[in-house]
Amino acid sequence: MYDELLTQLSISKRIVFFTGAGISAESGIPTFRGEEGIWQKFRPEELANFSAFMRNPKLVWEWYQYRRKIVRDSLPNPGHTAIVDFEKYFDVTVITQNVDNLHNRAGSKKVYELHGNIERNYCVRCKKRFDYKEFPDTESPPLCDCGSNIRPDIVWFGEYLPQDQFAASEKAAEQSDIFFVVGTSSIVYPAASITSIAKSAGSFVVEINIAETEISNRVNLFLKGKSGEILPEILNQLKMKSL
Ligand code: BV8
Ligand code: ZN
Repeated sequence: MYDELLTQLSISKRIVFFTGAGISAESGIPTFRGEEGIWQKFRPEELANFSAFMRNPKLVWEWYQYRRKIVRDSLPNPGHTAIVDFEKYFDVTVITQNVDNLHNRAGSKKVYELHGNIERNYCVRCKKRFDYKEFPDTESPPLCDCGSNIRPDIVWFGEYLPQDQFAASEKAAEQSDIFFVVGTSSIVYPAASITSIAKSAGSFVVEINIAETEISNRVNLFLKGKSGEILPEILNQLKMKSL
């Protein structure tokens, strides 16, 4: 079933998994777009940007507390764990747009987080960092001892991505032999530009998604289906082949 991919894998060393909300869908974390996406209920402009937070810190803080609870009650799924298992055979880098920390919890060794991490927070003024466990269930946003608001360490719309993570991701994409794009609609920039960097550097680009996206006609291989099923299946076939 995956003959072409297995052939590519047999001559590859460096693999990148570029992931979006779709890889966490089977862990019970809602995606952003699509019929059951959270953007259906909430408008990102109202919540996922700095001015919305400064206008109404309580509303935005509550929204992230609600999402943190969903994340805390979730577990990595077979898609996340298959990516960890790939580390036994390849040099693996994970570049994620997700803020749910599930790749780290699954045990991936090299994870670049382009949009931050919902378990981390920092003070808007003095940048002091706080772990979410320091204020597990406060409704209103806690204040830093310098008196300013504490915000989630998440990249909001109109904000720059962490330069070190982005630069390292570009390099990993350029050097990859195979570049998996897993569970993302590929419409948020500059994160989505990482795939074109891999493609123009000559990587074999494989998209795994339950539906076609706007990049599906530009990748080398489109595998339609759930990442929590396809990734373990590829690994099984790889193990069978190398036995
Ligand atoms: C920036 C908030 C430079 C945090 C997110 C106007 C002003 C400023 C910037 C812009 C502008 N207009 C456009 C931009 C650029 C903007 C952007 O790209 N907008 C898009 C919407 C057009 N980007 C930015 O603002 C970025 N910053 O450009 O700074 C700058 C600075 C100043 C001024 C100008 C420019 C910052 C990006 C924001 C990142 N933060 N969210 C939060 O609350 O999480 S983005 C949000 O979307 C998430 O963080 C997520 O990471 C990201 C991508 O979404 P996906 O992961 O792809 O999820 P989605 O639901 O879309 O898709 C899921 C996919 O999975 C689907 O394809 C589905 O079919 C599939 N799927 C589902 N189940 C499965 C599955 N696949 C496999 N298996 C399954 N089981
Ligand atoms: Zn402070």
